[in-house]
Amino acid sequence: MADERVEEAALTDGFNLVIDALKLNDINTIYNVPGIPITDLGRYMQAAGMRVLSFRHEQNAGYAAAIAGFLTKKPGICLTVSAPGFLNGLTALAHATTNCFPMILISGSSERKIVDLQQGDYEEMDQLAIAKPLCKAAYRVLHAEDIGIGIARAIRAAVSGRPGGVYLDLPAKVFAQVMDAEAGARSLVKVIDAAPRQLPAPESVKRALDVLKGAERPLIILGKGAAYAQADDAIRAFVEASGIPYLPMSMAKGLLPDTHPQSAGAARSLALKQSDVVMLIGARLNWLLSHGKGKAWGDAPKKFIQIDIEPKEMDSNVEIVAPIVGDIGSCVQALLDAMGKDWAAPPPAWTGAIREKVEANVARMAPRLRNNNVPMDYQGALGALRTIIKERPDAILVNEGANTLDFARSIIDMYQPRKRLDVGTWGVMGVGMGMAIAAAVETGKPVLAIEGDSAFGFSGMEIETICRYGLPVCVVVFNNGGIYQGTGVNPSGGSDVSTTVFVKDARYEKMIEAFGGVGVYATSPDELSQAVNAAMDSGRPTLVNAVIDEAAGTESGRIGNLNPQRVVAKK
Ligand code: OXT
Ligand code: ADP
Ligand code: MG
Repeated sequence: MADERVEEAALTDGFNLVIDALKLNDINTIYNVPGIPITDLGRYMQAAGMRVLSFRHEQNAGYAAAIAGFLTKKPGICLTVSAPGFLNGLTALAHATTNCFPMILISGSSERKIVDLQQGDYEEMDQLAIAKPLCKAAYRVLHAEDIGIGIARAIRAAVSGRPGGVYLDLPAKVFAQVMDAEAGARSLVKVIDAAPRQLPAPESVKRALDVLKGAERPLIILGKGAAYAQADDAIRAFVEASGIPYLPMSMAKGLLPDTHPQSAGAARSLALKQSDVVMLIGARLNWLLSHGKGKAWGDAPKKFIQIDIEPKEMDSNVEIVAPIVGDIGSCVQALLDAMGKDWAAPPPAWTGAIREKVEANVARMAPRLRNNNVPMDYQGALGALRTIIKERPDAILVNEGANTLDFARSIIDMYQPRKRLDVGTWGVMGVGMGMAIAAAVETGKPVLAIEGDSAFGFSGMEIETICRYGLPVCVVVFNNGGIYQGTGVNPSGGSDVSTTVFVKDARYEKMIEAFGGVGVYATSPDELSQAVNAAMDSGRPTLVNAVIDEAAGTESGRIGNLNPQRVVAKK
């Protein structure tokens, strides 16, 4: 009897090899939606001690994996079923690639020979072909002995150079393939130095410092690449040693505290218009920076210096007179080393003008943040939350919406790096709940998610996921009754409501009560403050329905200028 028993220890299979390959590379958290053909894989991962979070929609699992990559510099893993599940994950994969977040979308897929002959398999789709244009790299594994290499390639592709999204296609049959356990173990690859330092050429460092030395009105712009680099001390030391005013892009806020004397955040327009030399550190001159030209930058000629790991980013929009190609940590350290001790600070006329504008803008905004209006406006509500973040700098702020996003960006100061997570380069609505879950899971810190009511609607069902795992997430829904405002009217006079309004006085807080969380209906900044502090103290999943004046805010927030203007009114 014994010799008929297959020696279990002598064999392994595709399920085990995927798990062993991920664990060998210190990847132990999976963001997934179960289903054919990956349900058992998720169970076996959990049984092997991995943390496997199951979501209600793959898009949210993907946003969680993407921001996990941003926070940890290890690829976040999103695991989905084939075809529809894969497609749901694809938006997040493209978002990760656009934002330079390292993430791997692993999807089960159908039987190759049936797919390739288009014979109508279950969830038939040529997923690899569809994924390729939307991500940094894409691979498919057909044999169990290739799983080790496949996962190693996906990891290295995700984190090396400019980070991004990678697709790994695993046809159902691979999971059940059996092979010799010894050979299986040997087929696994522990990735060595997945994201190697990329040192800048010394001449590029010298060229940049020479340009900077000649500046009358220099400006440093810190982008989310600088936050991702986790070179916080070197970046702060460089900014302070240079004495140059800096402008943090949204997810770079907190690299230096927003209250820092060199912060030009509250003097953005002046800083862009009047600077004569601009040093970009992990920031692209894309739409968020008006492509480095036009009205936002004023008429004075400017010289741009750019630090980026991606050489092709240079000259993307305007001429870069001093490109420094390399990883930000190595580049900033090289600049510090080459600056020497006698670096001359910028002219006080410049730093003084920035400081003066900052103080004027801050002073102008201050009284508006102390109002206790009912219904609340954005300033009163965010004034209360600004105080909470100041008192709890460890908390992670997740933010999406239009007005809810824009007002929070300028009103809530951040004090530590990688604590503000938002819609990013693509301005994507629906990232909030996935980001909140991953932020709580990856950092263990309390999370405050400030959500427009429309933005919340994209992923609100994940409130159940947050309750299921008992995560310390407090969701504040800015309920102004619609997209941008709640005052829209159907111009036809017909019975349908306007295209941009929601149910009046929606009771979002009752949603979380359905899953055992804490729901609060807040009509004033004081009530809002009380509810959020209680949530942060208790760590209990909480949803605060913050009633905002439906007439507050503007269409598309601060980017209304991007809306096409109609010329010919329909008769
Ligand atoms: O210097 P000046 O004087 O100019 O002043 C600036 C700063 O100096 C000053 N400032 C300060 N003053 C005082 N104190 C402090 N601390 C301070 N800090 C700054 O304030 C001003 C402004 O500063 P800021 O913000 O730094 O500068 P500015 O000029 O705004 O920066 C330009 C940008 C472009 C960098 C910035 O505006 C930006 O980052 N914008 C991002 C915009 C964005 O991505 N928005 C989201 C997308 S909008 C739209 O697409 C929406 N949709 C469509 C949709 C999407 N996106 N996705 C999907 C999948 N489907 C559909 C939808 C459906 S938004 C949306 C939902 C909206 O409804 P919600 O209900 O969710 O939200 P509500 O609007 O609340 O209803
Ligand atoms: P923001 O939206 O904050 O301005 P972007 O997403 O536009 O930031 O730009 C981030 C840039 O940072 C990308 O061009 C990317 O190549 C770069 N980057 C990301 N990580 C690093 C790194 N470790 N070293 C150098 N550049 C990096
Ligand atoms: Mg709204």
